[in-house]
Amino acid sequence: MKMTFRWYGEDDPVTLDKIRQIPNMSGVVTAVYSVPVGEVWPQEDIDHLKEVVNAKGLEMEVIESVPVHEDIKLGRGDYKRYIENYKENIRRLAKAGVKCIVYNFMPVFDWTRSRLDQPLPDGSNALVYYKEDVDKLDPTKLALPGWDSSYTPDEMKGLIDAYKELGEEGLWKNLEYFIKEIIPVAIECDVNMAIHPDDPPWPIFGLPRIITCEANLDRFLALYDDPHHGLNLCSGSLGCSASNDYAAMVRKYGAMGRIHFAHVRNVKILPDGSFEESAHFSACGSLDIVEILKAYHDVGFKGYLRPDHGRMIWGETGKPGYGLYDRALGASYMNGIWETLEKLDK
Ligand SMILES: [Mn+2]
Repeated sequence: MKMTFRWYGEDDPVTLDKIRQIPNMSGVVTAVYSVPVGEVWPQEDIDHLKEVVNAKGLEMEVIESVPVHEDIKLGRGDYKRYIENYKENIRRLAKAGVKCIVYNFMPVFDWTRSRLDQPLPDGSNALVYYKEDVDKLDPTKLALPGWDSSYTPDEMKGLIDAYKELGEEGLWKNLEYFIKEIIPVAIECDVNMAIHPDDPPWPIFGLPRIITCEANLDRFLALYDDPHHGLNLCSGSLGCSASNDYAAMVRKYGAMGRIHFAHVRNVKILPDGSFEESAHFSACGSLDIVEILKAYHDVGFKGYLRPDHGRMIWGETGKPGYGLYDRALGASYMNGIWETLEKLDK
């Protein structure tokens, strides 16, 4: 396992100087953020990012994410050009030594929450998903950090309607087309493609969502029989559905060599199926983090792992879920578990 940390580039208040001081940090997970979704990333921007990261003694082997343009997911408009651009981004990133590229296939909205700073009893705050609040949201007027905010409400309504018409099977068809186009390039460049599951793993606002559960992960992996076609399993995304046995998924897909990148965080599932993001420590949420790491350890996981979202603690402000302190606590906690597993194994 290689411990990593997400870094949002040179504007991120969580600097590389801070990240490098977290014990056992091998590298950062980052992206070129200045290019519109779907376009080719300038090689000089990629190379510059790598130089800046390497100068601090950190690696840049994982890119999260190269986003997939909505036209590709909808199989309409300029999708063929966007797929060619995507292939070119794989080639350029491989040239810079990148080994793993993350993407997702969620229609319109990336992750969804009802509140980004819900106060918790201990005085911290965290992202939460309260079902009754989400049900009241108007998706044409929503904007959360990290989402593409370039759509007007009318364009958003048009997009949502197009996906409703496409439906789940239509989305599967477009995903299959995309995978069959890009994976040969990933093989040629020896880059592992890692899909991030849908967050949360159920349909929202009537939009189809397909990377949600074991049966669908099986179907996804069967689209292309090659280890470069793999997963970025995320405990907090799959794990907020009580029907997903996350540790069992780690054992299954880990043994197949198809997990390239692991996001590990804890969530507290509430009685109505809502959830709150919690500290990594097992007892703080509904997931058993020791069992999850043991599953990764048992399958001999050699991929990248990072603490995922953290709470905001100690008065820190910043990008929701991506402060320094709680993620650093999460990394250290997981380092401790991993070291213990390694030593007990000898
Ligand atoms: Mn994640």
